Amino acid sequence: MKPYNPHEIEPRLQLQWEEAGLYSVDENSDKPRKYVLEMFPYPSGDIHMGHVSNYTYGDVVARYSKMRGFNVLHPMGWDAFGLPAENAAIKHHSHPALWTYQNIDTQRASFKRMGFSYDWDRTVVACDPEYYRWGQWIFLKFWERGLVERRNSPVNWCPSCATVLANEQVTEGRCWRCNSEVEKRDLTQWYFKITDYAQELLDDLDQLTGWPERVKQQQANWIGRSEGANVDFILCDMAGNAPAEPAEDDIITVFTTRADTLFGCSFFVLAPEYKGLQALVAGTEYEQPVMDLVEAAKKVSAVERAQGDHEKHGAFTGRYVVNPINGEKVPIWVADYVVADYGTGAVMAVPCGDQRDFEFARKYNLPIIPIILGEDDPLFPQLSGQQGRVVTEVDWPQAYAAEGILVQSGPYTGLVGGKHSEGEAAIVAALEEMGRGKRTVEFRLRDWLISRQRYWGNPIPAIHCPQCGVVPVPEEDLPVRLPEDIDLAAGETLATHAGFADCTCPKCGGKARRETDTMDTFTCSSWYYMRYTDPHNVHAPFDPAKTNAWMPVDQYIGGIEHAILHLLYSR
Ligand code: ANZ
Ligand code: ZN
Repeated sequence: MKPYNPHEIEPRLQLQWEEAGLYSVDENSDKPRKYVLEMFPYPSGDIHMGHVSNYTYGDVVARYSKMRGFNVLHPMGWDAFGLPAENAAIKHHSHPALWTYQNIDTQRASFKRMGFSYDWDRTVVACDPEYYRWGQWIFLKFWERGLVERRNSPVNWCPSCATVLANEQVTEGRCWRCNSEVEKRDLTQWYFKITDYAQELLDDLDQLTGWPERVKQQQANWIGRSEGANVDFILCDMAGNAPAEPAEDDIITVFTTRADTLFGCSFFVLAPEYKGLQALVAGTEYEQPVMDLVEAAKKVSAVERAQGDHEKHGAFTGRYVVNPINGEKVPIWVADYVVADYGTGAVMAVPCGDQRDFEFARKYNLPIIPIILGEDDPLFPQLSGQQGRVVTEVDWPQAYAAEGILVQSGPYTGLVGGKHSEGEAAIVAALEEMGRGKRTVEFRLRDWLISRQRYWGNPIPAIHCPQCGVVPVPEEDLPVRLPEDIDLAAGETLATHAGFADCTCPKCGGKARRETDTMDTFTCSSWYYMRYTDPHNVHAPFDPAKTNAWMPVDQYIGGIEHAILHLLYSR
């Protein structure tokens, strides 16, 4: 018997496959189509065993489908923009493009040696101007339709990567890429308004029949739909007196899913970034401790705050608000477990029903008033039917978050309390009646921050004109090319590059400055799977007829870490 000699057999057959065009797609075939896709790799060096396993799964599915009589699209490309290329270039006094294309060659050669059945004719490389011009074009279309926004807000800043990050790129307060602690900074940045689609993204999860349950679950949690109400509290003046006729400025609104617990509100909490916080404490003895807390809170990420399991820190503002349901005055605190960009950035604290408020109350000695009880609670016989307040402190080990019976809650006493409960409905109705409350829905999903202060990415096609403001680059001027002559090792950036930023305004023809931020690399990977269906199109990112003939992808293979990054952005 002849021994199997891979060094002889494999290159010979691979060459034959290539010459026969065995894996290039015949678009005119009338066989049923199947689109088998693996997440395209980042060209960080040669492939490793993780790639080998991932791409072998894909190859097995593709070959099996082909043998079963399908016309199979099985493409490969590179997610080629990103920070590692830039860092490598700085380290080796080289250029990111050089490093990237070398790695692509290495990886391509390895894929070929593996004998993967790719249609190499359809390769997409994200840093190729023929690809990234369409990313810019998509940006302009989004902009035309009001889906791009530029705004100033507190954002996640990675000091080590020297760039901002999207919320999805911060894990437990750390940068997804380099693991450094992320800080909050106030910066003007570009956003894609993904929140316009929050409800649709949630509803359509049902249509993703082939998707793993846990990916859908993670997306649903990340989108985080909450039904509740906005409730208006009335701000007291410096002396602690409530205004007789509150003006608009005297109202602080909270978002709550538990209006049924209003009678248990014993304090009020603002996020450290709450607009108007400074004004509340200006010139008082509380100003310094409050501002110290604001400073320290910059180190606690939104994700950590939302999870609420870090040690909580707070400071009293010296101010009070009035609870609209019972006229009670409660103190306003500022605390780092409240996030600025959820709801209104202000919280009615109910320590008996909310674990975070409970821990905070314990730490700072604030009252924990039982207003909702299980019928088996030792306090129940005493408090059941009790409208007024007789017990103002409990010895519980933790908050009571479950459904229960309202006690010490005025006319609502005896109603069932909890999320979506009759007690909640009754209190929201009463607040609406008084003009102090309104039903509302909140989402946890935030707009996608897509600008990055880095060179090796897709330039944002915008121009800043002193006369006309921020102006889109005209379509016919695309692509905005990255300048090749840049010395990253010497600290040069797009913003300091001599020629890049200088331009003329497309509107008035005056001297203007080009935008020097680039796009998050996740913008490149959000549509590459459609480009594969029409990779050489020079008139459009793709022809919808061709794309629709292949889409949706039948089998997609890649890591679970993309469940709420890439897989959400792509949708
Ligand atoms: C009073 C209350 C009582 C609450 C209770 C809960 C339990 P989800 O379900 O995630 O939407 N909250 C509102 N805005 C916040 C912010 N910016 N930062 C931190 N927490 C905030 O959570 C809604 C609840 O989270 C709201 O309902 C509010 O606390 C808190 F027994 O109001 B609740
Ligand atoms: Zn202009």
